[in-house]
Amino acid sequence: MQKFSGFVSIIGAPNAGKSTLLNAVLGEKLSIVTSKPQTTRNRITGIYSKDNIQIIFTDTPGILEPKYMLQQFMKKEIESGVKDSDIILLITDAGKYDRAKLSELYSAYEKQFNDCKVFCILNKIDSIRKEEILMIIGDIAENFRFDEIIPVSALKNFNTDELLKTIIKYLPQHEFYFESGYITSQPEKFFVSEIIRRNILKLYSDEIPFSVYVDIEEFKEREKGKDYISASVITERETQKSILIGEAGSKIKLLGERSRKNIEEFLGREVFLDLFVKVKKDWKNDEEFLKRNFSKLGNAAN
Ligand SMILES: Nc1nc2c(ncn2[C@@H]2O[C@H](COP(=O)(O)OP(=O)(O)OP(=O)(O)O)[C@@H](O)[C@H]2O)c(=O)[nH]1
Ligand SMILES: [Mg+2]
Repeated sequence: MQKFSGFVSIIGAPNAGKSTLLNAVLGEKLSIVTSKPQTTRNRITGIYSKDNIQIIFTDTPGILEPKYMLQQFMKKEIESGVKDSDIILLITDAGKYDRAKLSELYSAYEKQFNDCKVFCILNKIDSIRKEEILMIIGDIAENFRFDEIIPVSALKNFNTDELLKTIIKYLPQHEFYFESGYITSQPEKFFVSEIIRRNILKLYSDEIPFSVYVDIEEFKEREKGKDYISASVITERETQKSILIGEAGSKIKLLGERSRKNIEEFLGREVFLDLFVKVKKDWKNDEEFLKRNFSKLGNAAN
């Protein structure tokens, strides 16, 4: 049977629902979703394989003007996602539709679109009325030259089948890039660090989740006994370190317990998780640190 396979990147403003969409089409909670903007930091690969079709999706961080070096690295993640794509999904939040902002996003990446197809995905349509949806679609059709405009609700999984069908229509004929059993090309280690980061996003408020970097220092598979994982939660200041640890270590203990459980669910085996909190002043602007760590935990193809 002829095979069809290609690369699809999901880009858009922070909080538009990019990661929710990736998880919805894969049917797996691969990418972290929170109500906070700038949740995704690295690009995340999710592979959809069915019958003679394989789609390699890339979720990316939200597009914004970088204010510090970490955000410059995040921006690069978007660019490498867009590069070599067959199809780009530019996601926009229907509840916050603004033609000028969409135009800004489009222009920011237009040069890199090359000859790939670009779809406008109008997400969160569950949050507005039908007439409004139609009005927005009309406005987009009139003012932009997208190859397709597809309204969806990633959260409610509405019309995502239609999105998949449309993607498949445009897929080039090509052998599969990955074996069908693979859901991602990224190392387990990356997802282990993301699970810890997701729990930090859930357990701590304000700026704490955005001041941490989770570094997996050791990941030893042991034939006898549980796998051993040691992770550092790196933060910017001593005060943040105390908040992370909590009174008599109560908060870090909870973080460790929850993360261990989630890691075990993800890996399908028992692990021993050691967590340490460390301070590394201004790591978000430390080029050496970011270079070292982004390539270590990011896409395997890096
Ligand atoms: N009502 C509604 N909410 C949605 C929908 N899709 C996503 N959300 C919510 O929007 C918020 C952001 O979702 P994410 O998937 O994390 O957004 P993102 O674009 O990946 O965000 P960043 O990674 O920060 O750029 C979460 O609270 C989601 O539950 C949708 O279709 N409808
Ligand atoms: Mg995201």
